[in-house]
Amino acid sequence: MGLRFGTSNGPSTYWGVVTGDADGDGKEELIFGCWQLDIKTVAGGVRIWKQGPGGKWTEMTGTGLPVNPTVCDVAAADFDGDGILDIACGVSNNTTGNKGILLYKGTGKGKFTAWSANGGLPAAGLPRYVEGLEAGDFDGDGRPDLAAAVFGGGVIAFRNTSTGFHVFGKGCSGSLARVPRLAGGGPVKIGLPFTLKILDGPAGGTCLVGFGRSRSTLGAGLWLPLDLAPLGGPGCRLYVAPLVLKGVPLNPSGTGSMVLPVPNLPVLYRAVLYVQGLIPAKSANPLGLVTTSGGGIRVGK
Ligand SMILES: [Ca+2]
Ligand SMILES: [Ca+2]
Ligand SMILES: [Ca+2]
Repeated sequence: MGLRFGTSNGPSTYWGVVTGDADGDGKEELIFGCWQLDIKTVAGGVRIWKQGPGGKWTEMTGTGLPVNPTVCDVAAADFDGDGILDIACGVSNNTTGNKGILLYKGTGKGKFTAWSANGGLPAAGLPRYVEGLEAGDFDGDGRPDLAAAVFGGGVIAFRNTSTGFHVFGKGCSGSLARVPRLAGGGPVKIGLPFTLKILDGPAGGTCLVGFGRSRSTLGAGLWLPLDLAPLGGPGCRLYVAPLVLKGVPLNPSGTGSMVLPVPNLPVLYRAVLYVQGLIPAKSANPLGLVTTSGGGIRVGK
């Protein structure tokens, strides 16, 4: 691949490489941490390298990610479910001695900004280096959580408790030009109506919006997501076990919406509902159905 670090730009140490599409162009970049050996010669921080035409790798600059101090590991995932990759990094400040985890929100096209209140993660005060950082959905709610291995300090798991609407998985279009998708309008809060949108569907169609409580099992020994290829829908998956189906008409632009009232009941705080759009489309594939990605709605206050 022609990529090699640490030979022409000084005695550098790079740690914790992960991949992710940082700029949203559909191709994954290399994202890694850098040891701050000497701020005058080799700064630390999070580096992103991108492969361009002819396989040439270049560093993305002006990302908004920290350029120092030392970053021992990085994790990349869409933590807030807005469809844009976010980045967490374990930092060790050689000057102040502070060690912690910093969270950066992706704002699109390879730009990142420090997360409000650091997303509740400890920006400093950890006993030693965060030598391992990994994102994974440990509780199966569709939102990536975070685990940190701390040198001499054990492994700490942080649960992602962000509220609102997020998408997971992928929709399918069959032979149609566009993949239908779900979007949320505004926050999800107790006592406020929430608008669920269906976008990029077939013009004038009807979207059957399925709501359910599970994204892991259909029951009867069937696990989700369920691959619909054997039924004639290659690339299509069922992500939600629907308990209720509601038809939403799509306009000539293939857009539709429905308003979900969120009752004014405190007990609903952090309640989760899963949703997926199923759109009958005779000519799209032998199944005659295209699907959106899955969606998760977690109620905030
Ligand atoms: Ca990319
Ligand atoms: Ca995001
Ligand atoms: Ca989770």
